[in-house]
Amino acid sequence: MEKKLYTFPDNFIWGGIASAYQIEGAWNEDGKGESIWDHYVRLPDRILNGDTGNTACDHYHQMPDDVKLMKEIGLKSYSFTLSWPRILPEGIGEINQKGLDFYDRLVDRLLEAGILPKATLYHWDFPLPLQEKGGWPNRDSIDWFGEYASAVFNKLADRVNLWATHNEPWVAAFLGYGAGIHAPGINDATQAYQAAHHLLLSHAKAVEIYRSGNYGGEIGLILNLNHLIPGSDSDEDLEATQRVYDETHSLFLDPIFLGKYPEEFFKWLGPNQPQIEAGDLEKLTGTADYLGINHYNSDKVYYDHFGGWLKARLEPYAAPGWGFTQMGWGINPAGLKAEVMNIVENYSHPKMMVTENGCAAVDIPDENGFVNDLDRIRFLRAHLITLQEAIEEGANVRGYYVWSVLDNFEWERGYSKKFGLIRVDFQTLERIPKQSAYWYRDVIKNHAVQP
Ligand code: IFM
Repeated sequence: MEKKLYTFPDNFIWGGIASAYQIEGAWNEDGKGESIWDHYVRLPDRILNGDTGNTACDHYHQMPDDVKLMKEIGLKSYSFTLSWPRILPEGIGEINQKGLDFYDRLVDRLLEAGILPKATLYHWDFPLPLQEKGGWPNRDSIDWFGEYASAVFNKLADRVNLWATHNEPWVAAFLGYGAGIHAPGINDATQAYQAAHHLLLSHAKAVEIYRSGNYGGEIGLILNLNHLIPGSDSDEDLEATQRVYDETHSLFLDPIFLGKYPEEFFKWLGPNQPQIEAGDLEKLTGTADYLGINHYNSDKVYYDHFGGWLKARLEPYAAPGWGFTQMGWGINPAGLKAEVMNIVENYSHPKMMVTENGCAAVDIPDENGFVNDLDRIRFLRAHLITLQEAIEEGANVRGYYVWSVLDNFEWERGYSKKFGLIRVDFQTLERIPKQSAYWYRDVIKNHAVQP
């Protein structure tokens, strides 16, 4: 019997993604200012093995060759983020022309290579001077971000047509200000919720600026949407699951797509709920041309009296026949389809893109440095199959980006986790495409996945 092919729509965008701090290096070159991550990695014991992003993949210098590699592995689109303090060393005020020129060259190289550039304004490397003024919990951050967004649009929006404001604002707010395991390392629920609200308002501000420039492209917001499964059907577990859902999903999706705040959840938060001003909701509603979904894993959620302010405990869930990635995350390919269909059914059927999906694996290079990463291929294939099913069932998903193009700096875990389609030897900085890169090249060429 012939094997079924999982075919994607003709105009489907096939991409790869990375972020500024995780790959660029050159942390203090050509006039770049310091970010909270440049500072945070120097604090004792914050990052595994004392790793830093000072050099990372040295993409800042190796960018032309990296673009060549992207072309070789057949990427149709590359999603990059810009470093705010590379462009505005103080966060606001004077523009660092050399910093902006780097992204200008990147965009030109991509276009020459026939690769569609997709740009994200913020992926967590907040300017340190503005952190000293309070960071995202300070409401002025909305205008600071607007100033930065304007500088970027003025330079690049003539050639970049696909934009996102923030990548994973939940992480920026709740790992940065709540759990304190990301920069700036603050452990305060009130600040975390306030940061989340200002991240959303700054998103809306950047969208307003972009739309008023009539550039003609699309601009959206990227959320990390893990799939949540109640640990049991007890009321306690169901309510705990709802609280985790509200913090990770409703807090961001409801104001933008449904024109409301999760009021019941805010009541439950009591004094930790964000301060919201009159007119804020109106500013947020309808501000995404598309929703970017970053999806990696599923968790079971249980009530736990000692489970932080949400009183919940998350346990990684792996579907039958699947295990856990190198991150310890549970693999459940159906979780991607479930998240996409949840958006279709409950958030007025927006345009979507899977803006990150990928697998950290224990890559073992052979004597030539080549990695035959069959586990990563199996992960990507299975997720693409469930995504294709969602599209067949009516989901308006326009593209898919593999995290990540290159192995890179995985935040508090340093270089210990490998997500790349392309292996980077962090001693020599040599790049060698893995088997998954060649597999993905065939998927892109055929516009289809084989089971
Ligand atoms: O490396 C991160 C990225 O910065 C944001 N999304 C998840 C990835 C893997 O953890």
